[in-house]
Amino acid sequence: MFHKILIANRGEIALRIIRTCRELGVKTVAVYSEADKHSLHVRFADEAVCIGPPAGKLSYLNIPQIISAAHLTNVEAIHPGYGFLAENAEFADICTASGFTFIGPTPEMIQSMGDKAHAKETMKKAGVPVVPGTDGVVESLDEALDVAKQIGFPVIIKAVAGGGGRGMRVVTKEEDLEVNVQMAQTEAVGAFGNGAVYIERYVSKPRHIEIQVFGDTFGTVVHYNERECSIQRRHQKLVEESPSPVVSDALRQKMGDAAVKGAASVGYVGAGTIEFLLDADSNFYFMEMNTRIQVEHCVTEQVIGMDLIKQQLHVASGGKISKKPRKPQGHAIECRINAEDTDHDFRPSPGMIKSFHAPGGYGVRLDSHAYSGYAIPPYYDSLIGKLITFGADRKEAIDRMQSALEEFVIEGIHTTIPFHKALMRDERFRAGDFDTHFLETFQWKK
Ligand code: MV4
Repeated sequence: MFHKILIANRGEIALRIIRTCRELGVKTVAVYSEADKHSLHVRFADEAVCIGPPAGKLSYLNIPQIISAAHLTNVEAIHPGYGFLAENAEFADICTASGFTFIGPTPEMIQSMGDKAHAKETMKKAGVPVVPGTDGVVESLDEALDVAKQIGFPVIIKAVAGGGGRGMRVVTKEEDLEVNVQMAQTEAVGAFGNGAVYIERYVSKPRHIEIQVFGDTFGTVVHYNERECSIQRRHQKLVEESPSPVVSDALRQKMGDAAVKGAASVGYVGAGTIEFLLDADSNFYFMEMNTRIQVEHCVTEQVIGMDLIKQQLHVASGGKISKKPRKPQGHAIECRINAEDTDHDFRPSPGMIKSFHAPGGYGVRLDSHAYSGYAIPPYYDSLIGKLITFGADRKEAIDRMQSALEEFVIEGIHTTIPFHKALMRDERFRAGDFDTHFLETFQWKK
């Protein structure tokens, strides 16, 4: 195991990593921007280095500053968390070249899964189900038209460099295809500096189901079941749970086997997530692979009884993972608590937290860096915590969530707590009757 690592992140995930390191006796180095001087990750790490001004580009995305801090403090490894540099292949490469272990997959793996058309081809070759469409990138408008007519409308155009819902267009009829391909290409050049797009059949009311995978450096790849992430708004997840209310034991085995096959075919090392679309007939299709630990990893931890950050550190320091399957025990659900004003289109609501009371009790977990008197800076994303409850079954987890949300007090800023309270009461949500479009029509204010 490492003696000392640097955490190239902030907020709840930096704190999450520090907690596991403490338990393992691994010393930690926090890096922070001038806006985060009073953050808990700075207070709870063994050492802290200021790496620049508030703007992300000048601090948490500033590779030379982070590498300098790593040299200065003499760490062995760097944990990127999620977001910021977590899926930046160049950063992973520079870490390694500078003599630090990057706690994550290789730069090549990050690069290869970052190209969404290439990732899809790789998975298809490995025998993972994919949505029918173009073989790789659209080379000409004639090809686009041929393929679209063959698979049938509606189709979806996706940017190769996109992901997470960015750079997508749905086309419902043949006449609209040409102009939309051109617009998608132009947009992709502007947004990603790469105009390549691919086309696939549009799956109309999918659920977003993802499989947690883990690989070690000895060639073992395992999965830790699925997470249901269909409760999203504009591609931002708000609620996640494990297991999914619609995944049977047989389907779990099929999706898990497919995910392991895909990850093993590329020799995947570390924590990864394979995202699938699940249609109404229980067909599933590969969407994307995330090469990082995800925000919602906690629901998996609760139902398999395992610390996934610990597992990341174990694998990165050359440890082996057990091949024994981890069947889900009970049910866990996570509500993302964001500093957002749900009455005004979920706009960010930074500022001073005047009072903060955390819920607790049996089956309740709160991962948060917030506290009474903490000022949420306006420069970063609005996640201030994750409330996770677990119970013997889905109903118990939801009832417990409702109770914990009632107990949760955050004053001084707007949060997503009122939204979650309404959702936990909703009959369709409770019945598990939803897809990725659910929040487009969810009415919760009288
Ligand atoms: C799709 C799709 C329907 N058909 N692909 C959105 C995020 C990105 N990872 C892929 N996404 C989608 N791809 C086909 N062929 C619908 C979506 C989609 C979606 C997926 C997951 C969660 C929420 C979503 C919201 C809108 C669209």
